[in-house]
Amino acid sequence: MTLSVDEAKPATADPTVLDVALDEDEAHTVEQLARELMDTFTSPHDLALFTELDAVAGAMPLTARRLAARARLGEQVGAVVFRGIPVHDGQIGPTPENWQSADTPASRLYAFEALLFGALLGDPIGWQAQQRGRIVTDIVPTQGMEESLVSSSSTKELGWHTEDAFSPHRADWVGLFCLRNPGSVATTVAGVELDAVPAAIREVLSQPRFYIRPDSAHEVTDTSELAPRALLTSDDEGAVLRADRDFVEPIEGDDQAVHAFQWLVDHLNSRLYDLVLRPGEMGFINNRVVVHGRRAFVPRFESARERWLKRVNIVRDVRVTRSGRASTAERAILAS
Ligand SMILES: O=C(O)CCC(=O)C(=O)O
Ligand SMILES: [Fe+2]
Repeated sequence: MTLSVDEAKPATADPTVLDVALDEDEAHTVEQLARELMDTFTSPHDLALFTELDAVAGAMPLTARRLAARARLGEQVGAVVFRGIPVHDGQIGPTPENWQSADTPASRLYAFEALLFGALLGDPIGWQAQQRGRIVTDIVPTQGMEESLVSSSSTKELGWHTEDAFSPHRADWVGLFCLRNPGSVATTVAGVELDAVPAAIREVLSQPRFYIRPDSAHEVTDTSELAPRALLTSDDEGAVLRADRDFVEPIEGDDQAVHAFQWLVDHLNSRLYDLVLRPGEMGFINNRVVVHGRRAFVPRFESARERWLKRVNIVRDVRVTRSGRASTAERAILAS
């Protein structure tokens, strides 16, 4: 039987989520550090910021650094969540109608906080073809986009994906800082249970027999140079998943690849786990180990208090992405 994502059972398999709640003093420390950075740099996309960000992150509370260290160096986790970060709802204004208008001065504090947490796991990157190369991007439901395949959708479930699966420079961690989430709409997460993968399927998934197109959040039109990729490989640390429910196409005429992809889709659908991020919670999804998406919801645009997340992509070491960037100082990855 093939389950569609909408029919998939929620929370069937916990993909190992580690979390920590900051106490008031710790939360205050984070806010102070973010305000100091903001006083100096004003914009979270300022290229001069990143060396200082790395240095200042050393003063983040030990509980936060300890959790990040476990995720970075030890256990193979699906996600980490930092809780207890105050969001001053009365001060951030209405939820913006679209990402274009979401980089507001009143919400910048949280962009800087997102960067500080991200710096505990690695270095932030952006994408030239996504939200104008911004380093901290915004996720808000947008009128007219309800049924689209991008994060501004709402009434349609956002299918599970590896973030920027098409690119060798994709993030190691996708950070989502929740400012508002009135309906407690879940982010979805799923990982592969390696022991459950039949050997023949695993063999096919590990071979370059699948095209991974850039998702529609990227304004990339020329995909003529795309090469086929593997979807499930492994490295020293375990399984590495690189997949996208809506943007993977097996090579034409390759029936084994079609079958293997369908197996993977069914497997991940059945393992989809609901991770609800509430205001003041920042989750980092392990983009090598799990795929993620978002449940469908009915937006109430007129409330002006709709769901709003700040997102930051983190790579373990920005230097590894050098060939994807225009210069060493640039943080945005070029088209592909
Ligand atoms: O809205 C969410 O919870 C996740 C959205 C997402 O997958 C993304 O923006 O990459
Ligand atoms: Fe995503």
